[in-house]
Amino acid sequence: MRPPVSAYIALGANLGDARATVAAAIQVLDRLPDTRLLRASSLYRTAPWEATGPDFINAVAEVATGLNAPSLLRALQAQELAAGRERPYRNAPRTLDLDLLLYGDARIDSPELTVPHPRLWERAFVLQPLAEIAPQRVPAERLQAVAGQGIERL
Ligand code: PH2
Ligand code: MG
Ligand code: MG
Repeated sequence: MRPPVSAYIALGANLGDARATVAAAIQVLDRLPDTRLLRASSLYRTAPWEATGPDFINAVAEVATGLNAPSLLRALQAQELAAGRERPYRNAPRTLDLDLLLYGDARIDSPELTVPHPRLWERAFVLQPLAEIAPQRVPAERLQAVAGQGIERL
């Protein structure tokens, strides 16, 4: 078997009890096949970014996984569906969004999956929780560049 890979997953929600959903979803990551939760950030309340609707709850988690990247993506999509995720239009309010940010040091550019996540560096709601648990992965100037975006650690 391949050694486990460290992967970072962004969690977001702004429909229903978003705070409870994101907290529960972090624990569910530990029960994905061949996957262990290593670290989770605090929860953050964040202003919608290129989206409408209520404020979001966001967090980032690190897992160690034996799944390859496409299998991990499918597992995350199944977890979104189980949480009632619907996709009526782009960036619609959602019960749960799980985005694969980083998969080891892999660079992946397939029709289904781009890693590192293509908008990772634009978003305080991803960078700030990521910097909380993996400061070595977030250069200070990247964090500085998104400092104007509304985000509050809970
Ligand atoms: N997700 C988006 C678009 N905009 N804004 C915030 N604050 N948090 C999100 O998780 C988010 C967003 C697309 O997935
Ligand atoms: Mg997203
Ligand atoms: Mg998504």
